[in-house]
Amino acid sequence: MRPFDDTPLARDGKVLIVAYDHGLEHGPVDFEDVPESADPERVFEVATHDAVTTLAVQKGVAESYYSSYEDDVNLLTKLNGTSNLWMGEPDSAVNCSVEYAAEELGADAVGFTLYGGSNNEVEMAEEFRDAQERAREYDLPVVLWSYPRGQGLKNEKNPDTIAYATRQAHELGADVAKVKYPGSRDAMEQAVRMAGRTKVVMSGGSKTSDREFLESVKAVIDAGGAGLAVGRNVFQRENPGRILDALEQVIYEEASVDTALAAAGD
Ligand code: FBP
Repeated sequence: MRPFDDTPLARDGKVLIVAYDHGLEHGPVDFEDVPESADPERVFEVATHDAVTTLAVQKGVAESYYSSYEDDVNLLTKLNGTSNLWMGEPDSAVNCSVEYAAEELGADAVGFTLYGGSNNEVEMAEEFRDAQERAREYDLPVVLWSYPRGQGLKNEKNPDTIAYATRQAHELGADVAKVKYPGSRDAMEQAVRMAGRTKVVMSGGSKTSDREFLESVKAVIDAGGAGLAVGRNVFQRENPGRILDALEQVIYEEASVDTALAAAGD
């Protein structure tokens, strides 16, 4: 495996993934506030911003749109995913193979969701083993959406749970662990420590104010995190370019939130 910093997922050792698999995971409800966000082309345009290292989508979106953007956007293909219509114990269907992602879609990286703590964890971890080993053959970096979830878990964002999630991603061979924000810089530091050489990125979460969102990203960077994988806090904004300008400052320049907001025109 080439050094992570030499992969298209990284810019100066940092990561900013725009995630756009919400049409599958959450359904059309996520596009209601900004109806044009239902159009994948709009989000591919957003992902041409210099701050974005990769766009994460499901196979069908990649098949339909990526050929027009392969010069300007790095593609992360999600290999599994489930709709919000599923009412069972957390699980995620494998929708795409590594071979298909690499050879047919032109993916630069692959992503996989694991619900540690679910009754389906064992099966999901075995599916991840196949994907991770195939990804190594293609020299594709692997991002694990490491989301402890299931009937036994009371609080998915508990600091100990998030630290376990980054450790699990590390032990299973992920290059990047994508985890929910555990609520503070201290908790994120512990999560980063537990991840060993696996990079840790924060999952964006539901849309918040510019300042609140940027402060959580700043805490992640200050804690030694590599950056962010974000969906709604970008595409549910009327002007996604503005928040990406600010994120560029916080993630790559390690600027303060005030400086970032000023750079973005506030
Ligand atoms: P957001 O930044 O919008 O939270 O997106 C990150 C993400 O992991 C998406 O890739 C995915 O669709 C969604 O969150 C799933 O979140 P959850 O399973 O918590 O509803």
